[in-house]
Amino acid sequence: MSVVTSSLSEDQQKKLLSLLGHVRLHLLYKASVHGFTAAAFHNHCDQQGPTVIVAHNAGFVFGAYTSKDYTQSGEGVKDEQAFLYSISAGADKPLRVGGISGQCAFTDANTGPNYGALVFLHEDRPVFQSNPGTGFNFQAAHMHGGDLALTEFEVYRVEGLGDLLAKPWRNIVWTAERKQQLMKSIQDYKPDINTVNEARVLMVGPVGAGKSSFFNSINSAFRGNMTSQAIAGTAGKSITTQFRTYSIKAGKGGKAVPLILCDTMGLETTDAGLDIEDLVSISKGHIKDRYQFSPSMPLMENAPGFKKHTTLKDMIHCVVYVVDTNKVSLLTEKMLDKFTTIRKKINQLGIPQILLMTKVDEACPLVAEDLNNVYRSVYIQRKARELSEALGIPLSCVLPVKNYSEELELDLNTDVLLFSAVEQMLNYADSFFENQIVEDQEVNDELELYRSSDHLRPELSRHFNHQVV
Ligand SMILES: Nc1nc2c(ncn2[C@@H]2O[C@H](COP(=O)(O)OP(=O)(O)OP(=O)(O)O)[C@@H](O)[C@H]2O)c(=O)[nH]1
Ligand SMILES: [Mg+2]
Repeated sequence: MSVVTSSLSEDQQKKLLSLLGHVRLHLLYKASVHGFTAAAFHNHCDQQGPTVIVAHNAGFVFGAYTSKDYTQSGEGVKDEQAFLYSISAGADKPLRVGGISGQCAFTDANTGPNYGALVFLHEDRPVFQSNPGTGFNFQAAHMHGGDLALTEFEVYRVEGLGDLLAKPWRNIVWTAERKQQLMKSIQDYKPDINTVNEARVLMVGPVGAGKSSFFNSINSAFRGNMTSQAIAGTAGKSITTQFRTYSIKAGKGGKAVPLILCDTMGLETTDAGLDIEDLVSISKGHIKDRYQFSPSMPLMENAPGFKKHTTLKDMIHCVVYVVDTNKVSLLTEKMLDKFTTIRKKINQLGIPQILLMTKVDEACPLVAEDLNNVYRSVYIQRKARELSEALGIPLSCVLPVKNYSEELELDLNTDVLLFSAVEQMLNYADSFFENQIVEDQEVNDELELYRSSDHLRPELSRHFNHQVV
């Protein structure tokens, strides 16, 4: 599994949201995955702004909301907005308990969350203590039924929705002329290197992030009608199991667009997903179209699908990481580690990288209503920042997009956003080519320089020093 999933049922989530208003919940910490310890809790939940604790015992879902940060200051924290709550199967309405006037909501220590009346993860164990009357008053039978063992313990960040920035953080011109202009500039693209005719862009990302859908969307936008050449969909495992290199035609039977989109199997945190060695082989151009991924065994040099001799035109010229906007805060440490390992390898190859944030329509209702809001949505901007920080990719390289998923008709705004992303990929591929040219020159110069002292000549790889992100 690539993401940690909530243990709240739909009904429980609805009841909890009814106490919190127009917000979105983002799971930060789940004790059964991260550990029932104070350290694990603080690791995931400190400095996160408003949060809600969701504790599960046999029969009850209950916990605490605070609008304040956990910081391990060791002090009592006053918070007039804090409350305890309980949702039980028997009750239609959730129970809400406000704090006793003048008392602290919680003690901000390095222990598990301590709300006085409810103290969680006591002694790093899956239990809680119940002391009604300290900070909050309730009847134990109504709050948690008296069973002090925790079957699960989660903390969610409570994120306000509904805000739009006065000015977009990036300017997009949403007109038919702009779309035509973008289409033309993509179709007219020519790499600066004579031996290369098209940019090869590789899509990498967790299962179900929207890699195949991105190709389908670009293909549809160029064709002028909906297409679904790459199989997309949802399943526990990666739908894509073959390496595919897709070319794109401008209109049915039209000229090929100088862009090859390479689709891979989804990344998983177990050994089941795309293998990192395979990813490196793909990036160097060794793996042929339709290679069937075998996660248990990367492709060996002597295998039939392995192309031994490759040139610049076979290599990947830009890597695009594809991440579902809805899952940004749910990316596990393991998945982030995987991204770090991949980024290191791709950096070594000197390939520029971009981050595509998909499903912006599902992530923000204001964007679902009108895609023009994509760069004005506070929520999308926050997700872009979070992703940029988590993966160590500059914000300027993060591109929110909406793929076609269930539509039957093309839409101008969707096309403009998709084409803008492609234009950016081609710009990045250009920086890759520019660096090759510089290297060629350097190598030639050095050949002159080292002609008589060949043993001093530096290795070529030392010059793979592109401006990568
Ligand atoms: N609403 C919405 N749905 C999307 C978007 N992009 C993809 N989807 C849906 O998300 C699901 C997964 O998309 P895929 O394109 O198959 O994802 P993938 O990254 O290729 O996944 P694997 O091949 O399984 O690794 C599909 O049901 C798509 O229709 C988007 O931008 N918005
Ligand atoms: Mg796929």
